[in-house]
Amino acid sequence: MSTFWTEVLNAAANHSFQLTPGDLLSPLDMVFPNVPPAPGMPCAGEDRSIYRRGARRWRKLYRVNGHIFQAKRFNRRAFCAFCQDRIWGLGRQGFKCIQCKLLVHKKCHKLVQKPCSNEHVDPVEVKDDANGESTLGRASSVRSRAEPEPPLPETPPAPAPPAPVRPEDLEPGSQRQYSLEDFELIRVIGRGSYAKVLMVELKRTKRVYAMKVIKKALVTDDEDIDWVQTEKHVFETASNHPFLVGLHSCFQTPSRLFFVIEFVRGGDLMFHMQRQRRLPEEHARFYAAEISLALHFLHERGVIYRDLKLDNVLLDHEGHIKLTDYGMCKEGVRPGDTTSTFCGTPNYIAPEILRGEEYGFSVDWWALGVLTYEMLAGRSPFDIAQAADNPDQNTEDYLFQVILEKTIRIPRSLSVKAASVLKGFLNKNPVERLGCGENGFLDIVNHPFFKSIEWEMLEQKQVVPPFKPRLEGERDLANFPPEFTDEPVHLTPDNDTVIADIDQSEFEGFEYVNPLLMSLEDCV
Ligand code: ISQ
Repeated sequence: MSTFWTEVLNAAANHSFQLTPGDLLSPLDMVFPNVPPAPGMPCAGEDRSIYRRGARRWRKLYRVNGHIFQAKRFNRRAFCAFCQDRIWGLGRQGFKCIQCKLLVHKKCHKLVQKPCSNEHVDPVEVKDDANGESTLGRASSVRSRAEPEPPLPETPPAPAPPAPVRPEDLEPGSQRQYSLEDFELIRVIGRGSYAKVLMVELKRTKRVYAMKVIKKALVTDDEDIDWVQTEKHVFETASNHPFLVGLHSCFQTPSRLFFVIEFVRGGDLMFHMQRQRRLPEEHARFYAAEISLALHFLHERGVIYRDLKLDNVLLDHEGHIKLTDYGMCKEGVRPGDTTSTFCGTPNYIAPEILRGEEYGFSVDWWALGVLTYEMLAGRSPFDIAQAADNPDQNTEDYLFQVILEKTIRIPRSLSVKAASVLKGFLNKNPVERLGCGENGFLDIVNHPFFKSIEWEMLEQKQVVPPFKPRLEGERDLANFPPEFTDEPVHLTPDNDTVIADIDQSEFEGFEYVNPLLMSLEDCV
């Protein structure tokens, strides 16, 4: 196994997280009394080491007139202390002061005159290591939490993505809910700070699926519930694309949420890169092109993926790619819209996010540049491996500085076209980046690096992949890391005290069955 991949990608660069740029208030879950001297710089008194590693719960807080507001969803009737109108609607429509509990509309929070009655109570630090389950070692998506983001500009609504067929649309009697008893748990195949992924068998059909298991106790915060909803929505959309993992069903127990997902047998690109060192250009081109189609499909439906990395690119049994993990996605983004949440996996975070700027789909094309570089060069464009011995250079701050400032050097061994596509995607200015201009995706399609790609054939999976994962049988787990597959597969028994603290109403309506997959099953 290459030292580079184990030491660098596994260590510094592979956990996703979410921070908040310091424009609206202060970063993260601590409230700082000042703004940073420049975007991306720490505030006075801010200890950046807290952002490193581990499962933490970050939340965005807005300070106005002594109040410290947090975005909230309100299930019950609530009225705005500023305009007196009802706070209603989907999502986190209101703000609640975490000190005096004042409730206001998001739109009214900046207008609040009334000072906070409880201003001197120190804001609670909400670091949360409650997980108990370790962070995902090599590819730790320390989950970014869904975020209260500033409202997007008022532009006409995006064309709605095709409505997924829901179980309730089916003929009466054809609906079926699943439960844990329907599945045999076979092996652990992945683990994150918020979820564990199992390979399971649906007993009735003997079909194999991946099952993502999330402890409810970890998602009781409003923001986490939004994240779960986002993941579910994107799953529903993704089920219609060949290069995105699709959803079979969702169900719950008192303690856990379960996503039953299509099982993709070939392992992820991180696993394969760890064994290959670097890929031939032909292979990298194929993966980059299939990933581009998947990203473009999401973008067209108003979704920024925001967590493209080797670990999230799975290979199916033939060698086609499938993106997984939609927990970091941002939904409802219309062309030209921007967002501002600081999130992603450090090694793949685009400079505009680090600069605290508003950003859009451009961040996914940057991440594709990083990933394509890794495939072609066998190392990160922001290689800080040499810096490992110097504690000052072995930090996320240093990595971010390198991403922001360092001129990316393209290995001389790469072709002119490969160098050009990398420079195109890795342009630090999102306006000039490949895929982000007026012609958008067409500029990628027409780039000389992709000249040999027949895009329509590719999208129909009519192009034979350059590499076929070695698989002996349907259930062969040779392409999954033994660090997961050797783990015992059991789920710990429910703890009544933990369950008593869970507001089950938050998870109402989580159940879902994908009618397309279900009818497929009925054919078996
Ligand atoms: C589907 N197949 C294999 C592995 C997976 C990991 C995460 C989510 C879905 C998966």
